[in-house]
Amino acid sequence: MTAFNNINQIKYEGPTSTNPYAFKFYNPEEVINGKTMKEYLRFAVAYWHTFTEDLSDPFGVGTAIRPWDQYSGMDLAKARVEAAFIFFEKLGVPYFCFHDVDIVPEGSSLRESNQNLDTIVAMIKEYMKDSKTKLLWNTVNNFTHPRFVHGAGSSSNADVFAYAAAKVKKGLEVGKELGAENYVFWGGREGYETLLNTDMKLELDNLGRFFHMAVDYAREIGFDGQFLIEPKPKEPTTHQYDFDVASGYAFLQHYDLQDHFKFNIEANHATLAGHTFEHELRYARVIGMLGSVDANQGHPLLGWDTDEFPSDLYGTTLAMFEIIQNGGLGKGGLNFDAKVRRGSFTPEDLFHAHIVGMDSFAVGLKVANRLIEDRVIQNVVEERYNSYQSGIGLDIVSGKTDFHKLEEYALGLTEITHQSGRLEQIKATINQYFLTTFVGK
Ligand code: XLS
Ligand code: CA
Ligand code: CA
Repeated sequence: MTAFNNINQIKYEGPTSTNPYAFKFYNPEEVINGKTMKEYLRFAVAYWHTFTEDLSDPFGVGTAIRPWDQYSGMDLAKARVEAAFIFFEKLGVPYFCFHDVDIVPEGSSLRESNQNLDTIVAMIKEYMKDSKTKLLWNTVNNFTHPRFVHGAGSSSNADVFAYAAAKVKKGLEVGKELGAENYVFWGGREGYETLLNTDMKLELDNLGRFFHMAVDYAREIGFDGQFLIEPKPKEPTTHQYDFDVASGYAFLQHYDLQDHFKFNIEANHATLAGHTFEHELRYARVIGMLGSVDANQGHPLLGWDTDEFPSDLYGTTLAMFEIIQNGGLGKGGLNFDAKVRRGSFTPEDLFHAHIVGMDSFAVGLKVANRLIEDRVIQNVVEERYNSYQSGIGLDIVSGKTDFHKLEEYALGLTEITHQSGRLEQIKATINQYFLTTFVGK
């Protein structure tokens, strides 16, 4: 099969290039803060959106035109693998991610599905030998098939709990076989629609058991990828158990799982939860649980998971501000869990989409790095909290006070003075950094 043969290797040509098939800001070998952009950003292509997605929506059938359209069944699965590795090579992307059902059709039994997986995983392994692209993470889809109508690890049906466990078992084996650096758990239908028919305690306890068994099995087979939980507040269920980082962390602690997991944070899930992307990244960072990122964006006017490719430079900059201060993402990366719009149906659009995503994060990396180097935000924050550097503030943070001493101090206060939060000034400075980073200082 000849896929994408009208497209050459995508290269960095710089900010003034007019070539739509070139990076304007993502320069893989450019060193930022001691690391190359490629090492910092660890981009991944999401197999489901780029190779499996047909761009259908609840109101219309798929519109995507793809080089593998003439195939079906296992031939389709094979054609997709072939095309995927051509795509990775042309884009120069270091990682990819997939669900089991993205790479193979489900068989008529679990056994047959596993056989399909064995065939395609062996093929992917062969392709990976000659490719620079590695597996950032894999996962299993325990939400699309009707058997998961009431959930998977939180299903009301014990047979489904077993089935879901068997799929994750296979997923871990696949991850080990392909050298996955992480394994993701997104609880697609691990939540509920109504409490009127739900045993919440049993469901949560079962999820806790499910994760412990996954941890045990990974240890048993020597799979050393990082386990990641991906929070999402709703969609498809009304109430998801892993609503956001804070509730996910409460769950992990309650079931004594916190040492085995980190979080995979998706921008669009953060906004669905009523948070900003940077809020979720910051929360995970400060509790030492920032593992990986699903790099996309929602639409400000739509209340669902639109999974757009990231293009908002302010957003990518504030995200990179967190990631740099986290010391990077370790084993994690920036996975484009993003799909082209339904109107962008040509194979070329897949390249344009990844180019805008990669360039947007490259801009974010450069601007955020300058903001950090010049201590723009840190100075503001330090000054704002300087009352904790001495006197009563220092006593509070060093644990030398109690309510008696604080009351005595408060009774002696005649006036409380504040300093301005300076938000408008900060935003003006950030804008200045955007322009001076690229237009010249
Ligand atoms: C869906 C999720 C999903 C996970 C992997 O909203 O983002 O794609 O990333 O199962
Ligand atoms: Ca995701
Ligand atoms: Ca999503």
